[in-house]
Amino acid sequence: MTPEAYKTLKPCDRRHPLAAVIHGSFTAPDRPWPQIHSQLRPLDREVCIEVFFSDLPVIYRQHGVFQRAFSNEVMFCGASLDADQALPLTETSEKLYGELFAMLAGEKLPHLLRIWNILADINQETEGLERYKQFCLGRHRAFEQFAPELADLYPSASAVGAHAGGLTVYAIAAQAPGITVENPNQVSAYRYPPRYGPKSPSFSRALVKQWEDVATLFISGTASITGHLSRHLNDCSAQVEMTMDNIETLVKAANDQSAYDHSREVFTAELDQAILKIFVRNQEDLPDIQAAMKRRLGQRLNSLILEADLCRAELLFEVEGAMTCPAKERRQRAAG
Ligand code: 3EB
Repeated sequence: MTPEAYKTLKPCDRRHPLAAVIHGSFTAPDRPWPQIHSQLRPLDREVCIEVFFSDLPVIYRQHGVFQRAFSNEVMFCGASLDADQALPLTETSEKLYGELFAMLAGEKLPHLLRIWNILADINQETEGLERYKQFCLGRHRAFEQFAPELADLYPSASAVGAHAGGLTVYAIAAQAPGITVENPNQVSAYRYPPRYGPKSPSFSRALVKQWEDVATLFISGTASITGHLSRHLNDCSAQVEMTMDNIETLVKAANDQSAYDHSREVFTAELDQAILKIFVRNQEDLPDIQAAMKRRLGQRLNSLILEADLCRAELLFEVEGAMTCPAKERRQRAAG
């Protein structure tokens, strides 16, 4: 079986792999680059390997628990703690993020752009607190201690639940920071009221990174939430609709943030260029969700569907994404 390679960080010649993230059960052959097992199962194929490429040469070097890959413009790093190592979760999350920040501080590529978090049993309550809330607490403490300047400039992120493993964190960092984007229809996650946990989730809704040649829009895990409330409980098709509304709103918000370029309409709201990763809580909802996505996006969809638990027990569906816009096109549009 040849697993399907799925996505790249940005269009490039694919000569220099940064890392592979393996979804589904697959024993990967030894490779010099980081290989991260997501512990998530694809629902639309057997195995999928998400590959991040660089268009510059890459070197690979381990640092503590982190597997790392660097080019001159981008770093990938990732660590996987198994179930035993990941306990207790609040302290482990704080420690792992602390190690991440300590490592970044010593590098020429210290700015976190995008971070993925996968934790087992995300909705399970242990020691009186849901595990997602424990994770948020530990992550918050690490941000506060090691990166207080990021208090409202968090990286784009996703946090989803697996049925196995412990805590897996992988990230992309760069030499210069990206520009954070919030959704005007949602309360910023880092300002969620305390009912969602003792400390709010530390992430931005999206982030724009301008590379030399292209810009990438990283879209965080996005769900059927407006304000700070989950909407359309028990209606997965309606959750799809609202989630895709939120994604379109984010793309527009990114385009309106002219700070990174004096042009508008940078990223297309058509989503035909987007690479979407879809998280589905219940496999039995898959037909309804696929039908709703098809109604919404037609056949243009470039996506991977993974089975995952989501950070609020009532959420059935979540989407994250990345899209790229070539600099030349941006300039032409700005001129026109
Ligand atoms: C939400 O909007 C859905 O804790 O890092 C989405 C993306 C969510 C990232 C995180 C959580 C996170 O609140 C949950």
